[in-house]
Amino acid sequence: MQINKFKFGILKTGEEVFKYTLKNKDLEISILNYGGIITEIIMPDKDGKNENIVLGYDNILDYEEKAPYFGAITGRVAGRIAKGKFTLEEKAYNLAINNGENNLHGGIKGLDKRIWDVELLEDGIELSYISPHMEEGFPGEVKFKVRYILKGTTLELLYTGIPDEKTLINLTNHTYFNLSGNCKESILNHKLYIDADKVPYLDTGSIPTGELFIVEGTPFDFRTSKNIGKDIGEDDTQLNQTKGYDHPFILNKNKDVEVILDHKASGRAIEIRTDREAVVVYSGNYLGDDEGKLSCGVEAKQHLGVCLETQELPNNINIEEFKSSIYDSKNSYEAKTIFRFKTVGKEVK
Ligand code: G6D
Repeated sequence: MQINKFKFGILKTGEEVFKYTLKNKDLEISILNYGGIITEIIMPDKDGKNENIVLGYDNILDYEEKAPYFGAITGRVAGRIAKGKFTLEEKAYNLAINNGENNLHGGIKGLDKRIWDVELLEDGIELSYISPHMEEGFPGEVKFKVRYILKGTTLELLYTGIPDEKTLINLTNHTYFNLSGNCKESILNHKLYIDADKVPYLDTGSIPTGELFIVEGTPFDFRTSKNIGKDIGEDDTQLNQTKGYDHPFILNKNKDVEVILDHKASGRAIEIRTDREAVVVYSGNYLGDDEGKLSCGVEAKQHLGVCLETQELPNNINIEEFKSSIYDSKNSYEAKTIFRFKTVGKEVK
């Protein structure tokens, strides 16, 4: 595998942004030291045509000013924390508020907007960032590391977070996939399979209420692969209030491959394996407001990409029934998600 480093741009702060490209005989993946952003994943279609399958930009200014987390590491805590409030060891915390009355994806300047140190590895890169105590309102200093490992047809994302005191950690990657290649069409004709029986209800602020519903007989049943667009227009309260899918799916954890996204016309597919309890499916419902022109040459529009954000459940610190995301120096955070990229009729080895 080759790893090449390119100058990508300069942030408004004057910090330099570099792009690291991991390339083997079948895949080419580019990652920035800014937010660990995946700017491109280039893979072949069934005719061997190499195209980019993620949404992003070709310049740093658009990432700084317009990106809705395109390709980024999100945290310290992915998803929303209601009103930015939580209590930990009887101490009340107030996080930065950046989405209505809530904290979203780690706050105003979350991990997606930080410059990470980069170390080249034999089969990828390792990004490191030390988040200081009370950054965006989160207690404790946390030493984060995220490894992007390219092995044949798979991209492994390995996350660690070592706090110096009890705190919350729940990371994910917020890449928007579009398997048609270079944004040829929306993701509504992409088929999605998710091995998940239950989904938390969201309130009108997209905060989980704590109550779960069974997907059977609802538009949220992806236990048999179906087009994302098949039921997205149903008159369903949960879909209506988020303009599409924007929900955590609680994985049954009884299969190796728990999520499969595939696109028949191109022959491309992604299989996801994860040690996380859930995957947030976001069908790009709010795209098209002001993201402008993307690196694929197309103006962003609703449902142009789908995010498959493996993580623990959002707002779990405030919901007794949800598994916690509390870690400390003796019980540090570790997470692993593997994306396998396949082309029908040709195992991308
Ligand atoms: C919207 O509700 C969605 C989030 O899930 C998504 O991560 C963000 O847009 C980019 O706020």
